[in-house]
Amino acid sequence: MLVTGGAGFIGANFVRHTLAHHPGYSVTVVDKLTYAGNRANLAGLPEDKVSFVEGDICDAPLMDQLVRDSDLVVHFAAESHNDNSLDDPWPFVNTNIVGTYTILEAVRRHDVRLHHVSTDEVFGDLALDDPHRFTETTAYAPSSPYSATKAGSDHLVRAWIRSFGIKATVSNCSNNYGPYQHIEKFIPRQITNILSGLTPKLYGTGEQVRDWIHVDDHNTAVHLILDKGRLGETYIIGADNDHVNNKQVIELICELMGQDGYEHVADRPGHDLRYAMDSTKLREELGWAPQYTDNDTGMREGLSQTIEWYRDNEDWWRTAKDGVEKQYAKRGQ
Ligand code: NAD
Ligand code: TDX
Repeated sequence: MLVTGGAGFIGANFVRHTLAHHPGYSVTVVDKLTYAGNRANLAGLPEDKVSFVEGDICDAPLMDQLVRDSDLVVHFAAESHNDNSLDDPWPFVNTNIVGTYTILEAVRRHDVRLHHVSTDEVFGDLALDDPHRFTETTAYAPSSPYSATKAGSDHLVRAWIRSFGIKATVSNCSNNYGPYQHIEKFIPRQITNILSGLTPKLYGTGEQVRDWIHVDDHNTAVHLILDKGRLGETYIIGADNDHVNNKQVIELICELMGQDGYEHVADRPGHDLRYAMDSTKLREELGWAPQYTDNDTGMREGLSQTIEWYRDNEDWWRTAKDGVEKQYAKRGQ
């Protein structure tokens, strides 16, 4: 199995999950080790099961060779942070679109199965009082340079399926949280703020809704799609948390960490209001169900574990913290 972006947040959790629950696979990770990739995310994994190649998915000769030597490609590599895409869209266009194109051409040449990992953000956003959820047939309407380039990558995969008959599946998942997530992202930023004695920062009013899912639940869904998904199909992945807004999430983090307050900071320009995923197809066709579904927010257990992970792994995030906060301070956030 070739895993692109396997030194990033979801990819590294996916590689760990694969070794723990699907021991038949041997894995090659290809990762450019951008600011978001970290070799330490794969530390401790057996070398006879996981090999690492530092490389760029836009490098066509490299991808040709890696894909030729694989039975299966799981494609996570991307520029993934909306706020960064507002400062400089080019790396998003390059990696998310040109990189995916490069992989598609390699799997087409070598007739290798591909799973493309994508996001709910390709569908744009819903009004706060809109009861609808995104499904596999919802029209694309991305808002940010990040989501527009992910939408572009999905369209390329769908076109390569239809025009060239490549063996591929696509999944669109909602917001993930869990260990190894870069501290630029909402949940780990607040946890590490509190651990650093800084005030947690909520954009605008915090009324925005993200359909949070634990990264392990995302990855069990990807494995089910690899095992039982129908080629050519798209599957929506979501854990039915579309009733929890950012304000409730930050308040839950504060409660779990014994923190007194948080501050409102400048809102994100063009901030998407609400995402909500309808994962009926995945649940009914493939029998998937999330494990992290407890009580009011569905996040209490997963968040508690995640907080513990950041508490126990300060070495992993400490050196990046100042730089990330300086970047946010420049934006008034
Ligand atoms: P991440 O930013 O933590 O990791 C991305 C990884 O890709 C990093 O290791 C980085 O070094 C690598 N990478 C970037 N450009 C590369 C290139 N040109 N060549 C090779 N490697 C490169 O992102 P993540 O949160 O783990 O997201 C992984 C995938 O899941 C992305 O495709 C993202 O769109 C999708 N996704 C993320 C979420 C979420 O909530 N984080 C939700 C749904 C879908
Ligand atoms: O400090 C913050 N305060 C805050 O209120 C940060 C960093 C974010 N926010 C808000 C913005 C969003 O409404 O929290 C919400 C989540 O923000 P992010 O963690 O930046 O995630 P989001 O923009 O929703 O996108 C994420 O989910 C979909 C991932 O980063 C994407 O890669 C994925 O496709």
